[in-house]
Amino acid sequence: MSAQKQTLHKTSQPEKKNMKTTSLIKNSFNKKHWLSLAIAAFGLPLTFNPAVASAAPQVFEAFGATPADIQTQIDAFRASFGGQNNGIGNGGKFTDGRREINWDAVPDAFSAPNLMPANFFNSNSPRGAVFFTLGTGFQVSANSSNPTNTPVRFGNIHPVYPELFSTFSPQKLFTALGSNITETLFFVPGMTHSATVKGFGAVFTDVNADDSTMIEYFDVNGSLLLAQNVLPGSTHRGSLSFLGVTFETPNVFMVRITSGNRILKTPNRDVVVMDDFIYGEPQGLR
Ligand SMILES: [Ca+2]
Repeated sequence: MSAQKQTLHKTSQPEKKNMKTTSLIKNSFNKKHWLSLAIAAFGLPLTFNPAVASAAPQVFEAFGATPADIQTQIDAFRASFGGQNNGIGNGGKFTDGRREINWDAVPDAFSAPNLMPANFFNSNSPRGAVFFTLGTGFQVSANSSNPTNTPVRFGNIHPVYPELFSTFSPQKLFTALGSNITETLFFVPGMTHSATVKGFGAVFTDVNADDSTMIEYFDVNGSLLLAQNVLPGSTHRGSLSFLGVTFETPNVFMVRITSGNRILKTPNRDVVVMDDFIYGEPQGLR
C-alpha cells in the first residue's frame, strides 16, 4: 500500500475542485450536440419526468501501483449500492445492488484485433450498458492465449502499450478507438427500456496527468450533475486509478468518460485505457 489516496467526502469539495473544469466544458462543448450522438442513435424519447434536485453525491477515488491500492475504495463504492452484484440478465428484478463489467469473459471473436459491439453488454451479456463514441468503435484487449496471437493489453495498437497498461481484473482491458470519449447509456438489462443508475465508477490504467481523464455524470434532461477528474497514478507506467460517484437517488442517465488526452495510437502522454466498470442497478424510466 504505497501512495494511495483514499477519500470519501461530500461534494462541496469536488464541486469546488472542478469548478474550472466544469466551466471549461460549458465553454468549449456544445452539450446538446454531443449528447444527441447517443440519444439520436437510439431514438430515445426524452419525455420523462424532470429529475428532482440531487443531494450531495459521494466520491470514491484511489490510485496506486497495484490492485490492492485501489481495492478498499472499490469495495466501499460497491457497498454504497447495497444489495449484491446482480450479475447478468434479470432486468427489472432488483431495486438495489449493482452491475459489473470486467471485460474478461468477452470472447476472442469480439476482442482485439476485432471490435466489440457497442451493445454487447445489453445483448450478448445483458447488464444494461450500451456504449457510444465519436471514434470508430470499441475494443477489448486480447488474452495471452488467443487464436490470432494478438498481443495482450493493446500491444496490437502499439508494442509499448503492454508495458504502459496494467489490469485490476486480469487479463482484458477496454478502450474506444479513434477517440478518447466513451459515453454509456443505461437500460433495464436485456431490454430496450431506458434506465437511470444511482452511480457509476471505472478503473483506469496509466493516468499520468491530473486533468487528462474524467467522468461526467448527466441526468435525463442532459444537465451535468458532476464532472470529476480521475486521480493520476503514482508510477510513470502501469498505474491504476479508480473513480466512482454515488448519488442520493438513481438519476444518472448517461456518463461520459474522457480517457486520457490522446487517442490510442502512439505512446504520447497521456494515453489511458479502462478496466472494470461498476454501476448501480439500472432502474427503468417511467
Ligand atoms: Ca479486466
